[in-house]
Amino acid sequence: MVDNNLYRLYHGLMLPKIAHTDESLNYLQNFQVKDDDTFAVTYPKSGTTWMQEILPPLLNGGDLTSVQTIPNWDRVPWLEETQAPVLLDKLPSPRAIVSHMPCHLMPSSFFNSKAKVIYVARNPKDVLVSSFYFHKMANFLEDPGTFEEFTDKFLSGKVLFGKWTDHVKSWRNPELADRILYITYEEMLQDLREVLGRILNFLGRELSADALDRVVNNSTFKNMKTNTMSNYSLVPDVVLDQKKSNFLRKGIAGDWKNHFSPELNAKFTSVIQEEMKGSNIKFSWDNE
Ligand code: PPS
Repeated sequence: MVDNNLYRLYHGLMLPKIAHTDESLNYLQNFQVKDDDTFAVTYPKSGTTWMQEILPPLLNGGDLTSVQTIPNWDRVPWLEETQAPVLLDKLPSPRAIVSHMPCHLMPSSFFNSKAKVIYVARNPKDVLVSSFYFHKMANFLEDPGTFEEFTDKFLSGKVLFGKWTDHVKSWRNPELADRILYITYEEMLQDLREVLGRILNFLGRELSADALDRVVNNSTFKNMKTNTMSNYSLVPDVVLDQKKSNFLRKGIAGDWKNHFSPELNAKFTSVIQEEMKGSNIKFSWDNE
């Protein structure tokens, strides 16, 4: 049962009412994408905030001013959230925009544009753990229940933005061809500089080695944790209670191993494998 006080259904997807209104979803559908827009698309808890830190300096020649002075949600706004109509029309181009939308729910102008997309995927087991703690601290979401209960909701898609597998598969749309770059949260953790090089190349941009070093250094977990423009400390406790769990919580790969029993792991792996069958999508964590 979906809690109608907290969530709304949009094309079958559960969205938090606090962040999405009729007006914002209408705005999303009619949004005019520009050819030089860059979208960072993620399933929730897969590296959105990290991309909001990284994209502005990559697009503006390495200037970190916006990252140090503008909250992440205003700096790289969400396409589908309440503030989108206020923020996006006045955002100077080239615009960086984040979205949790599956591909088929993007505005029609997106498909007729040359806008580029960076799709960030994360091991769904770690996505689940991150989301579990997020539900404990976000007062606009239902209590996740036990970890096992929350896992069942996750696997059946009764969570924000639906099933992880549907999201990942939707973005393997061959129509997008070279307009989309696929990266993973785990690759960013392993070698951020290398991934940023790939993103620059994809966007047709360059940065000096020094500037790139500064972007890498600015977007480490440790530095983002102390950046009030990126660590969500500007959001009042009644909305996000960081005494319960930090938004920038652990920032690691493999925390799932501290949460999954062998039985839960077997069940989770088999459901995900079954749903990814025939998709030809391979991830580094597939055999973990
Ligand atoms: S949201 O709510 O969808 O916008 O959340 P999102 O930003 O996508 O995901 C939050 C998780 O990303 C981690 N994060 C980072 N990890 C490593 N390095 C950096 N710089 C970084 N920035 C954000 C954040 O800590 C959340 O993961 P967990 O596992 O909960 O720590």
